[in-house]
Parts: sequence; C-alpha cells; structure tokens
Amino acid sequence: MAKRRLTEQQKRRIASNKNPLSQTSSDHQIFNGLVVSHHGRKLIVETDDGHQYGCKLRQNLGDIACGDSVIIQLDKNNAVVVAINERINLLEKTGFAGQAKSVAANIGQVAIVCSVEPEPNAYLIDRYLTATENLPAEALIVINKIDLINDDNRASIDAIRKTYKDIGYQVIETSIKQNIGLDELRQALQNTTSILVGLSGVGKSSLVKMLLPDIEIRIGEISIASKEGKHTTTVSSLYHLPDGGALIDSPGVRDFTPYNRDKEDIVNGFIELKPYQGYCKFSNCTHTTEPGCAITEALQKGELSQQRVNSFKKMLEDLEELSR
Ligand SMILES: Nc1nc2c(ncn2[C@@H]2O[C@H](COP(=O)(O)OP(=O)(O)OP(=O)(O)O)[C@@H](O)[C@H]2O)c(=O)[nH]1
Ligand SMILES: [Mg+2]
Ligand SMILES: [Zn+2]
Repeated sequence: MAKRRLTEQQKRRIASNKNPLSQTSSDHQIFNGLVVSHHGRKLIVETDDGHQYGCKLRQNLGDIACGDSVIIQLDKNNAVVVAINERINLLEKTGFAGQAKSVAANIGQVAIVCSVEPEPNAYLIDRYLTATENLPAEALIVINKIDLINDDNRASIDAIRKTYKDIGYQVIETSIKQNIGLDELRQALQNTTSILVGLSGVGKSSLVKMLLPDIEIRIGEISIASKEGKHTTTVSSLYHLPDGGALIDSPGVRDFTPYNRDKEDIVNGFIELKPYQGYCKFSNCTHTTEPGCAITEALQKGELSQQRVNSFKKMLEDLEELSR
C-alpha cells in the first residue's frame, strides 16, 4: 500500500502538539484549539493534532462561534474552553429583537452559494455581500445546479451573473451532476477559511462533500411542492482542506440580516456605489426623486445596476425601521 504523505500543515500541527501549552498539574493540561462545531450548548473543539473534544464553555466568556481559536483545559473527565483568543473578524447577523448574533469567526472568505433551483434571491446576496465587505473578507458567488438551466430561468441566471461580475466579484458556476466548475471552485477555496452560506437546498453541503469525499455529511432534498430546501444542515461545521484552508458548512437560511451598526456599514457594503457618495446635490438625498442625484444619473447612464441600487435603498430603509 502506498504510504500516505503528510502535508506540511499536518506536519506542523503534529510537531506543535507534542507538548501541551502547559501542564498545571499531573492530570490537568492546557491546549490550543479550534471550534469546529457549535450549536446551542454543544461545542466541539479540535486540538492541533486533530483530536476533537466535546467541550463545555467556562461561564462569562461571551458568545463563541465556529472558527474561533480557543484555549481548552483537559482533565480526566472534562474538556472546558477557558479562553477565546483574539479574533481576526466575526461574522454576525441581526437576531431576534435586533441584537447581534455570531455566525462564524476568523473568516477569510464568504462563499455565497445560490442555485438555479431554488432560484437566487438578489437581495439576500446583497445582504451577505454587505456583511462580507464589513468583515472585511473576500467574497465569492457560486451559482450551483447549472445543469438545471432551461429557457424559463436562463435570463434571470444570466442577469445575476452579469450584475456581480460587472462589479468585480468572482462568480463561479457549478454543477455537481455534470461536473462543471468544480476545479475552479476548488482553486478559489484554497488556503483560506471560507464559510458557505445561502438558502436551504442550494447545495452547500453537496459542494463540501464533493471537495472532501471522505467526510460524513448529510445532504438534503428539495421539497417538490415548494422547491425549497428542507434545512438539512442544522449546525455549522468546519472541515480542513487537504492542501491548506478550511470550509465551514452552515445551515441554510430563509433570510439573513447583516448586523449593520449604522449607515456607514451599508455604504461600505456596496463597493460600486461608494464613488458616488457625497456627489448628490442634497446631502440627505434618498436617491429617489431628488434633482441632481449622482446615483440616479449613474443609473440613467447605465453605470449602475438598478437591482443593486434598490437593495441599497431597501437596506437603508430596513436600518431606519430597526432604529425607530
Ligand atoms: N441538479 C442538481 N442538484 C444538486 C446539485 N448540487 C446539489 N444538488 C441537490 O440539491 C439538494 C440539496 O443539497 P444540500 O447539499 O443538502 O443543500 P444545502 O445547501 O446544504 O441545504 P441546507 O443544509 O438545508 O442548507 C440535494 O438533493 C442535492 O443532491 C447540482 O449541481 N445539480
Ligand atoms: Mg447543508
Ligand atoms: Zn442621490
């Protein structure tokens, strides 16, 4: 049998984990770890050598998320997260009653996955992009199930692709059924931690499974009646890629509201609208019927997408409603 070669990353991990960070007593060790799954009170932490421990969370540590780097304390019977290391960033959403809710930590890239069926929701894509630009992290748009393109849906998929490519985002079209775009996707996901987000049933877990065939992961179905996914994935889980980088598969959403602290966050989220900010005649311009509106003029010249401008205005309205 051929020997399995260890990747450089695996070698480093093994070397670094020979010794715990410290040994406070004979049955008490401290390790660095990575939160690879978190749901309610269930928390799984992986140490550098690849061991996974079901952990408890020490009180008063605050919100913890998949992707967090932590310090755990192990004794014979218990594994406890005792500290959360400083984060590079934290992807948040607006939860019930308007408060911030952690989605994932230390994210290098947000892969916004949509599909031909269920059909893409542009406002949802724009809300994810806003959150991504504010992390900040790279954004990637994946249009999966391209094998289901037909004369009825071709125009709307073409429009989505064009809108985001024109702004400068990478858009990858994939089909697991027909093996389309998967190498391009594999390349785009290398050497960074990407979270796959999107509606239920678009194929996030299927894409993860395709890239990492050895893992166990549940794939769902689409309801024939509603053409919606059945919310198969219920917990965010992190998986390592063989040549560096990681994927976080997340539960499908019906809706995602970024945690926008103020108008500035929304302006930040629309990278192609930024150059027009401050050029409207009225400083409080709502970009609707005012004369001398820089955004309306750019729209008329075909420099901007109407759908994106609509999303921008809607997000501003949503924020105002929340603060009322
Ligand atoms: N035709 C087609 N079907 C696909 C493709 N990729 C995934 N599917 C199917 O889409 C369905 C949903 O896939 P999942 O991977 O469970 O979707 P998900 O986005 O993880 O869904 P949640 O976990 O509920 O958020 C399954 O029946 C898959 O077989 C594809 O490229 N083409
Ligand atoms: Mg899933
Ligand atoms: Zn304006």
